Amino acid sequence: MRRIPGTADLSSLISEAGNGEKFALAKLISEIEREDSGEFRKALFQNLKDLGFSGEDSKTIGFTGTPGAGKSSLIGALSFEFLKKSQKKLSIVAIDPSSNVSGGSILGDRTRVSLPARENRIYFRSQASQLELGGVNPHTYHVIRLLRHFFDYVFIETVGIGQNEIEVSKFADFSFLILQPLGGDQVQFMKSGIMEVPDAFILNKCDEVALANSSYYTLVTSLEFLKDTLKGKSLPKIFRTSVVNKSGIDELLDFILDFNVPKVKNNETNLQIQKWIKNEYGKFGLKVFFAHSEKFKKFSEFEEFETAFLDIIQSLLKD
Ligand SMILES: Nc1nc2c(ncn2[C@@H]2O[C@H](COP(=O)(O)OP(=O)(O)OP(=O)(O)O)[C@@H](O)[C@H]2O)c(=O)[nH]1
Ligand SMILES: [Mg+2]
Repeated sequence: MRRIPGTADLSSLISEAGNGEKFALAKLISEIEREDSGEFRKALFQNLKDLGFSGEDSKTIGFTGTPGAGKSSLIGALSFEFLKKSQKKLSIVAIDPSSNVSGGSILGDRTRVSLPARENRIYFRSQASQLELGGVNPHTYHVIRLLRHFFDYVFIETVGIGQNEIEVSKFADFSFLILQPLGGDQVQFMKSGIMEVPDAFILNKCDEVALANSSYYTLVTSLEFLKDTLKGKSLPKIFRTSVVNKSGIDELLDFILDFNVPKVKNNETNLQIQKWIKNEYGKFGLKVFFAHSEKFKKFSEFEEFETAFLDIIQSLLKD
């Protein structure tokens, strides 16, 4: 039988993870990713609170884009600059499509940047997706929530455009859509993503100058058409980068480091609890949830919602 870490173990794992020790972090994440991790998760987040770790000031940044757009290379280049420029801590979660679990190969071939393995300010984790195209898996939310307690920034890489992009933007405080020159990405985006515009675009591979320029203007024009659907919001920014030439990376990183999370985005716990209820109890569950919504108002942590909801279900079953 497997042993769930006891309270003492848990506290020491948490403080080791707090120092960026990779084994402890990996252990905590593996426990969360187990099928029956409910009890462990409850104890873990309670312990984190008791030990004074709070995820509140951490920022989660999503990087989504079609396969091969250069997401990993770009995140690699950004991380490298991050370590030089900032004293803060960064973790990266790459969500791999199930068909292609690459064992965490974050860096593209030609653009490989080596991150110092002993550096405790950076942590990389790859997570299998349950969807064809890198959508998030049921544990992603909790894994990110955990990492937020230890790291100032959490970067998430997902493959996709349209629906998948929307999934990750629910966790992210800010989400980028990465496009490559004339990849047909823009057209796809126009088809599938009209309703949900990312917070900003990154046009990568701008070392392919002619193609990149024409793509840039296509994108600008496409966005002009979207103006009406943005309901008064300003048009999303477009960053132009090249990992090969190292151009635009600094500017992008400065933007990320200066970015302040708008408070309105902090509704994600509620969204996640609804998603969990729908998965476990279907429409009936959601009906129960909304019928008792007053009771849930005072909660902010996922586990508080979860416990209260299960109590209600228990009492319904007794009647
Ligand atoms: N010319 C050029 N090639 C790049 C650039 N950035 C990445 N690449 C190349 O594009 C290819 C894909 O890069 P990745 O970083 O693996 O792209 P990705 O979006 O993470 O790919 P998946 O995770 O497989 O979807 C690799 O061969 C990279 O070397 C760039 O700025 N310019
Ligand atoms: Mg990648």
